[in-house]
Amino acid sequence: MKLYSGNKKSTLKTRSFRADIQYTQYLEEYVMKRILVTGSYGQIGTELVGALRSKYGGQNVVATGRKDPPEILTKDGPYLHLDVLDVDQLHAILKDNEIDIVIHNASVLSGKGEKNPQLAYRTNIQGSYNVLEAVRILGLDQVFIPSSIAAFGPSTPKENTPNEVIMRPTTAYGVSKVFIELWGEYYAKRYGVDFRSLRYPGIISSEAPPGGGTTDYAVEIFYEALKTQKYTSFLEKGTYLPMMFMDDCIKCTMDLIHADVSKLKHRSFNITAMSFAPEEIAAEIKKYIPQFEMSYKPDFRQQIAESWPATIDDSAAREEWGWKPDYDLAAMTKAMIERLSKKLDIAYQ
Ligand code: AKB
Repeated sequence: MKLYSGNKKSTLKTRSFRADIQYTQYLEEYVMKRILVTGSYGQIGTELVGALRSKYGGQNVVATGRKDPPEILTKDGPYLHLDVLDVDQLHAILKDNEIDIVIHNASVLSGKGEKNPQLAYRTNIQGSYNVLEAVRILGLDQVFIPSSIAAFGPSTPKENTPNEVIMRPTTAYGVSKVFIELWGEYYAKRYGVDFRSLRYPGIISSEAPPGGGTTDYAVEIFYEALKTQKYTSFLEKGTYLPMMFMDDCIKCTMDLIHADVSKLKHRSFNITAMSFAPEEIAAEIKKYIPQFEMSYKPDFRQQIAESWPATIDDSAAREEWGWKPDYDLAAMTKAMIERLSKKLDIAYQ
C-alpha cells in the first residue's frame, strides 16, 4: 500500500468517501499518524526511526536532534534540527509537521549524568517537561518517553523487581526518570494526555553505539572482542543487570505505542529480556572467539550498577499488551557477532 505523505486532513476526507469504515479506521489508526522522534541519532533513535519509517512511510516520521544527522536518518525521510529546551521551536515544529505522536528519546544517560547532573536536569527533566506540555497544549494523540531500570534504587528489591515498588534512585538520571514517569502519569490523569513509558534495561545493538551509560559495557565488549580479542570491563564480575537486544527494544516500543489504551492499567512498564553478569556474556562470546580474554577494572559505574535491580518482573507488559521477547543471551550474542563482524568487516572464525 502506498503510504500517505501529503496533507493528511484533505486526504482522509477524500478517502473516507471511497473506503469502507474499517479501512478508514485502519488509516486513521496506523497509516495517517505522523510521528516525531527526538534524540533520533542516539543508540535507540537511529534504529527506531528506520523501523517506524518502514511501517509508516519515510515522510510520516520526522527525525530530530541537535547534531548534524548521519545519512541513515536523512535518506528516506525528513530530519530537522530541534532543541527541546527551545519551547517556541518545539511547538512550531510539532504544528508545522502536523505531528500526532511524539517519541521523546533525547536523554543524558546514567554515567554522563553523574559527571554533569545539571546537564541531566536540563535535558531530561526540563526537556521532558517541555515535551509533555507541548503535547498537552497542542492536544496531540500520544507521547512516549522512555524510562529505565535506573528509576529504581538501592532500597528497591533487587530480584524480580515488581512494576509497583519503592523506587528512590540515587543517580541524577534515575531521579529524572522517576520525574518523567510521575509527571507523565499525572498529565494522563489530569489532562487526558496519552503518556506511555517503558523502563528500558541495558540495550545491546550493533548500529549506533550507546553513549554515557552504565550498561554500555555489554556493547563495547563485542567491538573489542572482534577488534582486539580483549576487553576490560568497568563492571565487576557478578554484577547482574537486566538487558535486551535492540530488535526486542524496537518491538516492545512499537507494540506499546500501538497497544489499545483501554486495555492498559499502567502507563510505565517494566520490560526485560535477559539478565547476565560480565563473565557470562564473556563466556558466550568465547564460543565464537575462543581466544577472547576478559579482565576487570571497576570504575564509578560499579556503584551505579549496584543500585539497580538484577532482574525485573515484566508481567504487567506481558498481560496488558502481550509482550514477549525473542532474544535471550545466546541468541543476542549470535546476532551481535554476525552483524558486527559484517559491519566492521572482521572475520571471527
Ligand atoms: C544506562 O546505562 O544509563 C542506560 C539505562 C539502563 O537506562 N543504558
